[in-house]
Amino acid sequence: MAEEQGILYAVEQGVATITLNRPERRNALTPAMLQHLQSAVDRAGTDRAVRAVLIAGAGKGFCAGQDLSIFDAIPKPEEVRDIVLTYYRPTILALCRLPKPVIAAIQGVAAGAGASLALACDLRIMAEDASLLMAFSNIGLAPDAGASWFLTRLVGYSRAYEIAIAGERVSALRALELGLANRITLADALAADAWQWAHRLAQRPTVALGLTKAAMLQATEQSLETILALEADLQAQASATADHREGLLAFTEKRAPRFQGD
Ligand code: LHQ
Repeated sequence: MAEEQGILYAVEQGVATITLNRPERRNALTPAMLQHLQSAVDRAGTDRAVRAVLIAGAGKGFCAGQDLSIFDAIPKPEEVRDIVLTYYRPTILALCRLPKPVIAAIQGVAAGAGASLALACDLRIMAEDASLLMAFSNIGLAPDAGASWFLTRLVGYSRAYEIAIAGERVSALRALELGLANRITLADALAADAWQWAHRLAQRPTVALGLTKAAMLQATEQSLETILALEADLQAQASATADHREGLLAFTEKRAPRFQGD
């Protein structure tokens, strides 16, 4: 397992696990961590052996958002803008552009930009005692790192606004009801369940899963006409894969497909 400035990276059986590893600070994010997180996401994207990605937090929490202790006292507005644009923006975009499914495994709290990070993942599994906290408004800030984009798309404007301005924890159960979490599980089972889920996805037809992500992320942005054309292009790409051929063969031979990821 490789460690770079608070980020662990390991690949096992097609699953890349990226762990935020500053447990003593609830995995609060520093610029260096964000750079290494982005590198890890890019590495998972280019490594053909990786077919699903899991993002987890070490210790008692998923991520407490921006490390507030790096600022002297009150950060300068231009410093805040620079951090958001230089470190958060490329990391969030890298996650969305990664053509493989990304699961966030959430224990404890995902707060502030840590909640943004969790929401930028394609799928979320939460421990039953975990929560999401749009902590921004509690310190007089507005959402960043994509939180306003993801939250409004997942739950609609009015609920998103309610959650953002209340600054209260959204429990795992409520997150599941709202569609912010895909699954919840027992705290002790989180790591194993999240990994098993990622491992199952890593055995699926990877190219098709990546194309599905690209289509669905754009579907909320574009007209039906545009998406119908995009789907035709993506389908042409999917149909050229060995996994498509294997899927067709398995169907005619009445057996389970053995997808190789290309
Ligand atoms: C922390 C942090 C933290 C440093 C816990 N920083 N040390 C903002 C500004 C600029 C640019 C970019 O974008 C942003 C966006 C944002 O992310 S704003 C939101 C920032 N995050 C927060 O406001 C959350 C602050 N943290 C908390 O509310 C709690 O710590 C949570 C709910 C996350 C966890 O609570 P507990 O499990 O009770 O842990 P704790 O509070 O005891 O924290 C453990 C240690 O971690 C503690 O240090 P200590 O020396 O006392 O043991 C905390 O000070 C430290 N820590 N979050 N963001």
